[in-house]
This record gives sequence, structure tokens and C-alpha cells, in this order.
Amino acid sequence: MPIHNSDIEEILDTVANLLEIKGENPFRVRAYRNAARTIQGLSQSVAEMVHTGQDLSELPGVGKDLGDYPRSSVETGTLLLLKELQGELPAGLTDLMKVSGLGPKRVAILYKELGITTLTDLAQAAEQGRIQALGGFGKKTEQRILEDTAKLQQTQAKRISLVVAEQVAGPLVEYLQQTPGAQDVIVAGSYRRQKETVADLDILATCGKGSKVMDRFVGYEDVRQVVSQGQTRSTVILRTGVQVDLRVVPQASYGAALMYFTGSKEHNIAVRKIGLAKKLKINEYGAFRGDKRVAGRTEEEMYAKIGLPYIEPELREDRGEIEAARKGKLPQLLEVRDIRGDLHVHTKRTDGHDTIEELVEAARRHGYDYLAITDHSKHVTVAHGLKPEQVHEQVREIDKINKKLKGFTVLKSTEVDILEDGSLDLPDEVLQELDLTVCSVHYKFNLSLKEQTDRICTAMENPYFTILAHATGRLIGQREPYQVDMEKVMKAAQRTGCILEVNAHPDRLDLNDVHCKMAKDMGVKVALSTDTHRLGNLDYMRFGVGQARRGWLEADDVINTRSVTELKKFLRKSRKAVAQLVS
Ligand code: DGT
Ligand code: CA
Ligand code: CA
Ligand code: ZN
Repeated sequence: MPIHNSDIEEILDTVANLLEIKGENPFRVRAYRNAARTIQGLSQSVAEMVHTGQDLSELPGVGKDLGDYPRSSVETGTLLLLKELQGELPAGLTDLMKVSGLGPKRVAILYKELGITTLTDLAQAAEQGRIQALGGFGKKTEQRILEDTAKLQQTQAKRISLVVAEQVAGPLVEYLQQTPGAQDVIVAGSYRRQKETVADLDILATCGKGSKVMDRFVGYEDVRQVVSQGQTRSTVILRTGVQVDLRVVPQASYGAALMYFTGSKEHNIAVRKIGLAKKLKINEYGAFRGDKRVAGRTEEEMYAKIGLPYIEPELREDRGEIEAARKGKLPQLLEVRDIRGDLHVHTKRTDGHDTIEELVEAARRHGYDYLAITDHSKHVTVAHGLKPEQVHEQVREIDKINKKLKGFTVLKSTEVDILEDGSLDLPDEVLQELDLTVCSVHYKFNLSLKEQTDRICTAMENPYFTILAHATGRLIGQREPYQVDMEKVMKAAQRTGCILEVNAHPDRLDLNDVHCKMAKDMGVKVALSTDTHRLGNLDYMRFGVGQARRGWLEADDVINTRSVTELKKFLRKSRKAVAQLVS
């Protein structure tokens, strides 16, 4: 059974939660939680590592004690310990811990006193006023539980992140491709458009006569439930809860079907309308004039028939792409290979896991020419943020490393906290030693719209402010963005020449696609960065590129497509411009 990193993470997290509800030793609980975090951050598949005999106990946070748990998770799909715990406590209890204000102790009480084991139970009990009757809960708490539970139930009809979608889609596509007679197998839908989250996967396949691709699909060992099965279309639900649709179409319709199932629906409707005006009927089988199919084999052919050039999937949202295509004004979208370096990376000096040298080596393997080291500044105490003298020390360390490097530059930087009053967390004397800064809001998320916007815009007036990191602070599916007026922020960036980051971490994607487009339209440059905390995170760049493409960005809109010389020139110029502006 293929087991994904997200499965193992969930197993370990569930164990941690259940142990906590049971009231076990906090150190033991934390050990499981740390191991879960480690596995979540890995870019390699743990299943793969087990199969190739790698030593998992070397992974940070896993260690000797837990070394065997990920392995037995891979081999058995669960853990004996989890089974034992589930024998004692219902697994649904761990869902209850997601409700704000419900820690392990309260969950234990709700379970023991009222027999509550699921969010549905919880909502019901709260509605009936049974919770406020319990000791230590009260009326206000009950009301909050009710509101929060409703929100959670909504988000649990859950969209998955692109990284999870990839982990699910990759092995399944490979498996389908191995079917005798299978030809093209491709994931269409929102996944192909690189939407930040996807609800389900839409796979399209073509195959020769008599191929058993459909039987093989429903027989995939990861399938939990076959929702429907037919000759050309089936739907299944995988063990991970992800729904997958498979459509099988003849080669002659491949382009038409790909276009149709890639969507978006809005784009399709617009395309069909243009077809109609040209007396063409467009559907998933082709473009038809009367009964005659006049196109269908490729997407290019389909677009050409209605008089348009090929439109990249990321643009197909009916947000002006058709108009642009008609006028020959489609952007030449950014590609992963345009990126020359990463501008947001943490080392083990703060909350990263690797040394500068290790990161440089990995960056070189990515084909990069430069890398900015951006450890946290002092305000972020949980991450051991750097004090001025430690920044100074790191600057000297980087100077030394740069002397030894050929054809690669380590840029001196820091992820500087934007304090509540809009000042930066390090004095100018320190900031001036750096090539650039990455500035972020890491606390006081709850300021009013005006306060938060002012805070950020004020910070941008500092001549040493280079890049605004993760501008809205959201964590997809976990934390809403803080209140901030992005238009005002972009205007400030425009005025001061500051750059906005597209944080490529799949849980952030911040700027999002719409903000990317806004930046482009306002002439604000962006930086694509991974916010790497472990070597494997450097791979996240592709998700940032996906959002940038959805936001119509071209190589020239992105600062780290430039050579190191051009980049430094740009940075010097904008620093000077701001200094003049504010003097
Ligand atoms: P998702 O799954 O919510 O992340 O987003 P999509 O875009 O993958 O949506 P999905 O899975 O419902 O459908 C896949 C594609 O199939 C969609 O992008 C366009 C096409 N499609 C689905 N329903 C319709 C429809 O009623 N009309 C048209 N023209 N196309 C549709
Ligand atoms: Ca879909
Ligand atoms: Ca679908
Ligand atoms: Zn960071």
C-alpha cells in the first residue's frame, strides 16, 4: 500500500494528541509531535527511504527512540501504538482539539462527561446548552465552541494543498501509465491550473483498444471506495480522503478533453461562446462544424480553430486571458528555470536545520548562482533570533565563505521583524552591513486594518527595507490573513521601490495569485522565495512559480531572475532612492 508522508505525519500527530488527552508525559507527547513536523517538511518520501534502507533515526526530531515508528508506519500503514490508543479512546477526539479553547484536558472532560467524540456531537451538545452545565466551561465558552465548530466543519469538506495533491497524484499517474496499452495519462482540473488548493483530482487518459486502464484504476490499492464505475468515467475516494475522477477518451479527442477538464469552468464557457459565434460546437470530444469534427487532437488545435493562440493552463480563469490572447498580448510566463537564486533561507543558527555551506551546496545543485541567508532577528525569541552582534558575526562568516566560492555568491541578509510601531528590529548600523533585508510581521496579527497597514507602510520607508515577506501572514487552511490593505501596501512599495515576496511554501503562497497580478499591474517587483528551513524546502520554488504564473508574472517582473550583478545594482539603486525620498 503506498503510504505518503502526510499519512505518517497524521499517524504521529494522532498518537501525540491521544497521548495528550490521556494525560501522558509531555516530553513523550512532544517527541511524536516533533517527528511529525520533521516528516511533514521532508521532500523525500519516507516510504522510499525505508525501501532503500536509509537510517531514519538520523532525521532531526526522529532520533533513536522514534526511529522505528516511521518505518513500521510505512510497512503496516499504521502503528501498533496507535491501534492500542484507539482501543482506549475514539480517534475522533483529536478533531475536537482543533476547536479553539479546547485543549486535551477539556476534550477528556467532554468525552467522559457527555460522551462527545466528534465535531458533530460537539456542535449538538453546544446547541442544546449541555456544555455550559459542565464545570469550568461557562456560557461564553459554549458559544465560542459552537461558532468555531461550525467553521471547522466547513473547512473539513477540505481542499488539499498542492504539495499533498502532488504526493497523491504522482504515484497514481505512474501506476496508470504502467497499464498495457495506456498512452497519455495527465492530471487536469485545478491541479493543472496550479490553483493554490484543489478539491479533487481529475485524471485524463487515452489508451489503445481493449486496454484495462479503468479496471486498473478502481483496483488501485489506495482506493477506499469506488463511488461510480463506467466505461469512460469513474470516481473513487482514496484512503487519504482525496477524490479522483478518471476519464478515458480516444486519441482524437485528447486535446478537447484536456481543455474541457482543465477548466476552469468559466474559461470553458467563454471559449464555447467564441466557438458559437464562429458556428462551432465545442465540447469534450472536439470542435464540431455540424457533425464533422474539425479539431480535437491537441489543445493548440482547439484554440487555433477559434482563432486564439495557446493559453497556458494557469491563465485559464476568465480573468482577461481571452481578451489578451485575442490581442496577441498574452504574457510570456515565468518558468522555474528562470530563477537564479533563493532570497529567503534559514540556517541552524536560528530555526533552520542546515549550515550555510550545506545550503550553498544544495542551491548549486539547483543550478542557482546565489542565495540570501535570512535568519530571524532578535524579536523572534522562539527561533533564537539574532542580536546585532550575532548578525555581524554571520556577516563575517559569509565574507569568509564567499572568498572560497567560485561562481556563486552568498548574499548577506536577515529576516528582520517589523515591530508594532513600524520600526525594524535591528539598528541601521547593522542593516547597512547587509546586501538586502527580508522584512516580516510575526506578531500582533490582530491589529486593525489601518494599524496593520500603517505598520507595514511605515517600515517600508526605512531605506534598508528591501523585501516584504509573506505579506498577509496567512497559513492556508490554518490561519486567516491578518487585516491589511494590500493596495495601500503596494502603493507604498511602488513609491519606495520595495519588493514583495511570493513565499513559495505550499502552506503560505503569500502573495497569492491575485496579489501577484496586482503587483504586476502596479509595476511592483516581486521576489520568489522558499522560506527554507530544511534543505528539501528549496524544492518548493515550483509552487511559488505556479502562483506567479497564475498572476501573469514574467521573468522581468521577478527580481531573482536577474544575475547577481544586476540584482546588486538594483538593490543599491532602490536603497539610494528611498534614502532621498525620506530625507
Ligand atoms: P476543484 O476540483 O474545485 O479544485 O476545481 P476544478 O476546476 O478541478 O473543478 P472540477 O473538478 O469540478 O471540474 C474539473 C473541470 O471540469 C473544470 O475545471 C471544468 C470542467 N467542468 C466541470 N463541470 C463543468 C461544467 O458544468 N461546465 C463546463 N463547461 N465545464 C465543467
Ligand atoms: Ca478538480
Ligand atoms: Ca472533478
Ligand atoms: Zn522566514
